[in-house]
Amino acid sequence: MPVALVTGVTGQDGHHLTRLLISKGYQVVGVVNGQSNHRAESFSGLFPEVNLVRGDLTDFSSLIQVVGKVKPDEIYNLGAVSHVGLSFNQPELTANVTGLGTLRLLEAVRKVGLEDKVKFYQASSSEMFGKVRTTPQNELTPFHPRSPYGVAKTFAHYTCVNYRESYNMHISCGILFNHEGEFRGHEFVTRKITSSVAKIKLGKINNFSLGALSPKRDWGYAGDYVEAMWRMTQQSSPDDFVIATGKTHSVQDFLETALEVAELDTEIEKYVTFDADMKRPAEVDLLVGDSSKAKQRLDWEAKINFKELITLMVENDLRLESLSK
Ligand code: NAP
Ligand code: G4F
Repeated sequence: MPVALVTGVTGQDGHHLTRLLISKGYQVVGVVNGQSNHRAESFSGLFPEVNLVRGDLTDFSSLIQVVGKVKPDEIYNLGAVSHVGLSFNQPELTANVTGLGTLRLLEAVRKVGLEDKVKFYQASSSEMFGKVRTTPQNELTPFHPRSPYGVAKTFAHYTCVNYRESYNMHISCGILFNHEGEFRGHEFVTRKITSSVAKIKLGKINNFSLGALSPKRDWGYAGDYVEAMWRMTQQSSPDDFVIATGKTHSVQDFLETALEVAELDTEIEKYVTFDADMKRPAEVDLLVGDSSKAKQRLDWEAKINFKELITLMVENDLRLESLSK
């Protein structure tokens, strides 16, 4: 039975990837951080067969212990401070976890002598493209990150490329564009919208606030995207791949579609106020990915489209909100 070690297992992608790996016959070991982690408890409720081990991407000794004990066949490095807005307030923490954390994990693999055996997946991000130079963005588009998070991910990405070239390690980076779903954190704009729309529909709130409505993102479904992660680690030689739908929509489009799905008036002024605190010091205005390399080499493409994604999320939040007070 192959063994997969997953950092960030309690996050959105950790949930989807765990489900996928279990269905493929893996033994999944998840790394959880913190002294008392409530997300770890709810994760264990959903996936009792997963072994959770304590570790932190900022703590090299913990990573050596975990990797040395588990001796995984594959590592999926999903752990990160992943919120772009937060990264402006906590840039040093973001650099430490999201950037240096990747370096530490790779060094831990080398330290315990598994560099020739382990297949490593790195969660790179379309945020690295930032102030985009070309549209759509592909694997050859230059990086120009616009946030401490984007800078940290770019450091981690190039560290992976360097370790692949220097030590011949099997490391693949998935440059994933925004992906969402029922496990998405409420701090991200899509989930904030779908949960607020569900509350409005059920009469729990009258309105909510958002920041900029004009930025455009290439939004896909997380369940589709973890399949691409797994396919990358199965390749005979490692490489980097853009994973995206190829379609872009504004935050306003997302909001209007969510209101429409919930059969509410799509006049957004009725429900949404502007929150200046959500404005970022530097914004990423437009992202849209070209994943033709993934289509050709991994036979991967997104299955769930924009409207289907929003329908799935709104229906999920209507169900959850109707169960809670
Ligand atoms: P997420 O839901 O925010 O999950 C992040 C995970 O990282 C959580 O399990 C968190 O655990 C863990 N973590 C935070 N600090 C840590 C530390 N010091 N040591 C170990 N683990 C730590 O993120 P996601 O949406 O699943 O994304 C997964 C990965 O893909 C992230 O690296 C993200 O940056 C990247 N990515 C995401 C997208 C997207 O659209 N979702 C796109 C491109 C790239 P606790 O919460 O328990 O602390
Ligand atoms: O949902 P967001 O916070 O996602 P963002 O910044 O695109 O980052 C996500 O995708 C990246 C891939 O490109 C990942 F690497 C990263 O880890 C994360 O998963 O914001 C999307 C857009 C931004 O332009 C933001 O300014 O929505 C705008 N926005 C408007 N109002 C808001 C809000 N964002 C948030 N979080 N909350 C708001 O109220």
